[in-house]
Amino acid sequence: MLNTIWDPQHECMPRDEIGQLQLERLQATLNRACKNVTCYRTKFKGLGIVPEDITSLSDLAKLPFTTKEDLRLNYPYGMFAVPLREVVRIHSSSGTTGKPTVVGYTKNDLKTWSNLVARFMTAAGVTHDDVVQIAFGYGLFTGAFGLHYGSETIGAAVIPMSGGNTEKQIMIMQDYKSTVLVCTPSYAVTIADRIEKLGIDPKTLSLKVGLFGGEPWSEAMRREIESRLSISATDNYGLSEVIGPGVAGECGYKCGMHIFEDAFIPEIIDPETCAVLPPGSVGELVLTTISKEAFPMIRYRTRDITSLEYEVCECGRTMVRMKKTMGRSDDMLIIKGVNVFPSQIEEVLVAIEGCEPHYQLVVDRKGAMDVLEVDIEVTEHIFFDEMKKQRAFLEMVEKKIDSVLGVGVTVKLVEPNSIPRNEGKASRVIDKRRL
Ligand code: DLL
Repeated sequence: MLNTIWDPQHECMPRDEIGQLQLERLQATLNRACKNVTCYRTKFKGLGIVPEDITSLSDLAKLPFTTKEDLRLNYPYGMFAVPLREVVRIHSSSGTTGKPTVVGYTKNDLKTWSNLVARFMTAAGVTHDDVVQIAFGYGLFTGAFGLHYGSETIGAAVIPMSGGNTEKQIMIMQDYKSTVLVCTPSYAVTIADRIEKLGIDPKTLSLKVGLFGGEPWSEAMRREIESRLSISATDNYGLSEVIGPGVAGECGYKCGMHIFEDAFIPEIIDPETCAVLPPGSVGELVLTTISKEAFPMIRYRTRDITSLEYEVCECGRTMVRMKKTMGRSDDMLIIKGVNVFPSQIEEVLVAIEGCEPHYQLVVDRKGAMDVLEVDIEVTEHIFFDEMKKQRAFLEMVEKKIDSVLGVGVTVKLVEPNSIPRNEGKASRVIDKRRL
């Protein structure tokens, strides 16, 4: 076994026992949700379903989905299943358009959340001996507080740095001897860029593990971060509507993120037909919470595209593993009939020497034709004072993308730091056809 396991009783539970536990917890959740949340009660009634009808896990498919639209319609507190006096924390999603979605936690929920985060941090190799530098923004975003409480639960020392101020991050990292870095993968690249620019040898730092999440990132980007920061870079996944970070995380084998199934039931559906797909299929992840009090979510459509692997992992955990997400179904672009995920373009870019993964895809329509432009932030490696050299570089990148994806694109260099980041999350797609 590579690392210790935070909660072996649950994380290594035989699969039939997981199923039994899930069913019991699901039934309790459905009862509470229907009793206390008008939205669920109305939807169930509309379909002629009562919680007692759910007698096996496969009955889950009979239940209605919950979407972001439901949360918007019930803004701010309409989806809460407990009175506000029992809520001790409020967070919000990081959406950039419209009203954010509001989520609440009871005291017990905070305990559950801290434990789930402690699990994936332990799985990634964090122990009470570590010094954890949290470079997520503290605030309504769940990232910083989630990892903060998880670290404290483990007994590690937390440095609540918050996001931004990259040079100070590096100074603190050097002086306080941080061993764990917590941030988005794109911010990890920004830190690596600056470390290089400052002429610091990453091996002189004490960093050993990176816990990166909050946005999709490719295996190629992992390799790049690992070599440039001289760490083991691990992925963890979550979303505010469901709890925040702590839904799933990688163990040392890095072969998918273990979903903590004693707290969540995952399903994969076809995003078009909404049919539940068999194990192993690629589709949209749907999550049901089964241990939350304040904000139960029943069949929440995450829009994230992934697949599930039920084989027991070498680490000993029996909990199902979700593959790195390919991106969100709403980020998938159909360019001249070809489905393109930003992560596929990222794989190509990272493989090109000197091409940093600070990029954005801009889609537009010229006449009846879709056109895709790939904007890449200029770095020292790809700064050319000669136009001819720049043109040759751009053509080479265009050719590579075309040969891998089969779509013609235009590549453009843009100013450093000009691609907007929200909560440290890079914004990968602008679809002008939808604007
Ligand atoms: O991003 C929670 C989080 C914070 C997870 C820190 C991990 C670390 P939201 O702001 O609500 O919550 O955004 C959730 O971000 O539906 C995915 O599309 C994306 N996302 C989160 N983690 C990953 C990941 C937090 N590891 C949305 N890989 C989700 C790919 C991710 N996408």
